[in-house]
Amino acid sequence: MTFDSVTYMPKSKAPKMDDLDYIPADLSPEERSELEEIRRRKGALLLEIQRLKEELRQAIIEVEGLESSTEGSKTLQKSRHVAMGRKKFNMDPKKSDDFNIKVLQAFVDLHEFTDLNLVQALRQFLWSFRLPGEAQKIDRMMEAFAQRYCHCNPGVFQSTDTCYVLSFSIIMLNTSLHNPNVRDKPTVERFISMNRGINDGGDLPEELLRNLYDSIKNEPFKIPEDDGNDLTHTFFNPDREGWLLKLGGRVKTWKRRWFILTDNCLYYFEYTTDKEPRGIIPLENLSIREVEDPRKPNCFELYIPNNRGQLIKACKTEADGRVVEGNHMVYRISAPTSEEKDEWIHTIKSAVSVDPFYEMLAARKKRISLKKKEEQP
Ligand code: 4IP
Repeated sequence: MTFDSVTYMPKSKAPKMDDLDYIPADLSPEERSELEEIRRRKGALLLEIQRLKEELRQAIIEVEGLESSTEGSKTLQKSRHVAMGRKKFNMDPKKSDDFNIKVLQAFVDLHEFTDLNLVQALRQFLWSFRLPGEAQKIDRMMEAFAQRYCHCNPGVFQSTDTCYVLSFSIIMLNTSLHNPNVRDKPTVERFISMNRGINDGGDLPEELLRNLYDSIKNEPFKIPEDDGNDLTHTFFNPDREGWLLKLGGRVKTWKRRWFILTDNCLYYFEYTTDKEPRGIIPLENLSIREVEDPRKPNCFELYIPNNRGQLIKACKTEADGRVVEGNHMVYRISAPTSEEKDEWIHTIKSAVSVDPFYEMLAARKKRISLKKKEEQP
């Protein structure tokens, strides 16, 4: 294709040269060159418009071609759309303005969940993008997921809240059943009783829950490979980690251990690279206080409030590799500096008091029970 030297448009489409060449005789040299510049810019803009029109035309041809072809290529087209959506979504999942919520909605709407059970739908959904760690974003995604699932499968759940709560319950079940750090594996009976009353005050069919349980037990969720983490880490990014000294329970020796605070638990390791922790201290029902120690500076303690001789629920690995219960009435810990002591106390306190996931779930459950009360005569 040849281009016009004045308008930069394809020769065939360029306006007539006579119009463009006309320059009134009474113009000063400055006005003349200004006019020429304006015409040149107008030509360039016309060319740009032409180029965009051509691109649009090509895109329409492509879309029409895909739409009119066979069922197989429709699937291909759809998976291309999903891939494109996923790419855009993963590029910047941090922003959370209206536009991004619309993108999330559009992305979730690309999923087809009709006739899939909730575990199958979750497998598809969790595989299709990388989950961020922040609770509020997970909340939004799971909300969008629940709405889409209920839209595709009307009548399965009484409300999207039920679907939302059960989805979380399944994700937690996945972690409990497949994370080697969780020793107490829930049975199907426990899973069923955990989900009592979540269907707008009523129970979900036991058979449905048994099927979901078996499905997760037989095959854990997979998440995209590029992430590298398992679901536990995706959901619960460490709140804090660092070296601390810990005093033994029965035998009072100080040990330097690598501590990780995550998922409302304090894990300690001998080396930062260890895969298995030496000990796990669940923080539920514990309190934290600053203490003075005659031998170590910057100390704080984890303790049971109003303790009447109980041991803290925790586990540790013995030298022979056996995992046993801990022997601590308190965990006394020394930080390297006073600042670090303050930071640990602060983060542990917030981990104990606020667990966003439990809060999110609690809010949904409350909504379900309020709705039930409103419906009662
Ligand atoms: C050990 O002392 C270590 O301090 C252990 O810490 C501690 O277990 C033991 O507590 C204590 O006896 P020695 O190594 O001198 O034998 P770590 O496991 O970090 O090595 P905790 O429960 O603190 O992990 P008791 O309660 O088993 O005595």
